[in-house]
Amino acid sequence: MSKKDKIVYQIYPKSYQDSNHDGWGDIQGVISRLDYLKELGINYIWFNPMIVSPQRDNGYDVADYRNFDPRYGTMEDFEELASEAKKRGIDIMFDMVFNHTSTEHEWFKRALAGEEKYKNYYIWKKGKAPGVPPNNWQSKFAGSAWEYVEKFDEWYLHLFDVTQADLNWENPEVRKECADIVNFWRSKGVHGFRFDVINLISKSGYDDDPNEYDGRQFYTDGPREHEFLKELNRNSFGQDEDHLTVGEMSSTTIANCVGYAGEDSNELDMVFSFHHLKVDYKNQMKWELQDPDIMALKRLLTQWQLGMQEKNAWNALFWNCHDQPRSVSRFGNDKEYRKESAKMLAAAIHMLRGTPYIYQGEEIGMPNAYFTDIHEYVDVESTNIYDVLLKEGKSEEEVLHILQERSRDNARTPMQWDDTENAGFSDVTPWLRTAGSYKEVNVKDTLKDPDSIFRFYQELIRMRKEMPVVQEGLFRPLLEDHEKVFAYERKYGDESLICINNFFGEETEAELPLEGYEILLSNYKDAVLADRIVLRPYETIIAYKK
Ligand code: TEU
Repeated sequence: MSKKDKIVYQIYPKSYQDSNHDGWGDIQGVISRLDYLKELGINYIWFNPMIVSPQRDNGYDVADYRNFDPRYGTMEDFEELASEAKKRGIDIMFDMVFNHTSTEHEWFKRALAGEEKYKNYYIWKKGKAPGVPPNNWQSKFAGSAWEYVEKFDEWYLHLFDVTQADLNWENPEVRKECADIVNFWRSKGVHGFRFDVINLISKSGYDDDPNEYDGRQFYTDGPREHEFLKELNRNSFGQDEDHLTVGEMSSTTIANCVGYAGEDSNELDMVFSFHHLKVDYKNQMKWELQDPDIMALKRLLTQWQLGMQEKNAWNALFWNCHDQPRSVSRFGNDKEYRKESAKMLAAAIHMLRGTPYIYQGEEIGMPNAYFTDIHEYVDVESTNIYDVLLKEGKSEEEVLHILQERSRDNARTPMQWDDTENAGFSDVTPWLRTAGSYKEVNVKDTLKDPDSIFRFYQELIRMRKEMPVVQEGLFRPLLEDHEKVFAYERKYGDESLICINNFFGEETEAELPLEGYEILLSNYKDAVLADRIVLRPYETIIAYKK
């Protein structure tokens, strides 16, 4: 399987590069930046949805699966992109949003008009009593997960925004439509697919959640999930030898993921799981802040590495995406140690067993946006939760602080290309404000610096492409009880690679048998190996022995 030497770069197209002066990123803008991506060395670009959408959730509310939103460009632009990317050795991965459609999608409109066929594309239930939804499930974007439609005296399910109606995967016609959409994009030459919240498609029972939680136990990793994925695989991308697929798995388990991404399970090539990105959620609550619990982070990464490896299944490796705050602000230090901590985080994740994903701007160490006014936010989740948290009695200051740490817009601010106004992203006001850091943190300056975060990523990418131990090596945790250091070995035949990472801004000591090892890469120039090493703030060392 070819996935083991691949590196995927994620582009949030709305924020990457505007070429036609409307403050929105677009396909031609991406084309103009392909040489930059080639220089970085990545093999795939995953694009967040660029298809027709009312943009209530930035393209995750799909109104038409087969046409580009004209603000991004045309099918001709896409063909040019695909061929220009290919010339640079880069393939394309598209985002398939199949758990729900926009309520603007023709299927939903025809459902509302009363066409039985399309009504069955969605999930409708009677309320428990007049004005009372069918059950207590909560939308992931706040409030009930049900919306009442008077005409039918029924409620439709929306696990996300009220304009994102859940599709009824129990209906074989829906499953066929989804396979046809994948096949449409295959016919356009796309063989990489990322499936949005794909482990939520099989729902079971519509009871109240007795834990007074949000209902996720009834719709996560549901009973027909593996069957649906195998069917989709068989009827679409599985027919391509060179496919690369990844499923976004919400609140999942290792036990399920060894099936979703098992070598022979004929479902997907790999999975995103998010447990390691909840270690700074107080009591598992996204909107309650705490410092990251590094011991929990180590434990979770280790469990997933070992659990997947044991069953020959494959992880996607990542700290960042368009839904997560910036890792350098979250697990590093975006002030005194921005460069050191960004590099350490990169090494810590890239040397693991799996396929690394780099989110736009991560390779130059972009920090969080640090907006100070609610009007600067666009994300539907952020603006919804702002109201909820205020209602719950938090002060405005407190809520804005929470959003500075947690809002998805932290990841979505325009890509920082240079230090001119709007960071070289656009020459007009962008759809989302540029983060204030662009004067210090931008691609132009980064490329002039021989010691930059970008160069460090280039090295990590090169190592994955060239070294079997990085591609194939077995993972083994080291220093499991160390409170500051996350260290592990990758072993392949008689080759051994050790990755040692200090997750804190203070010196710490670590004892490891490093005789015979040489340093391949570090974020400090004068790093030395000894059986007892003193690691400086956020120091990372990749050591190798054959
Ligand atoms: O995200 C799924 C998801 O559940 C999240 O990461 C979500 O942002 C978070 O749980 C809210 O607290 C996917 C997409 O990546 C996201 O951008 C979409 O908004 C969402 O699905 C709906 O399609």
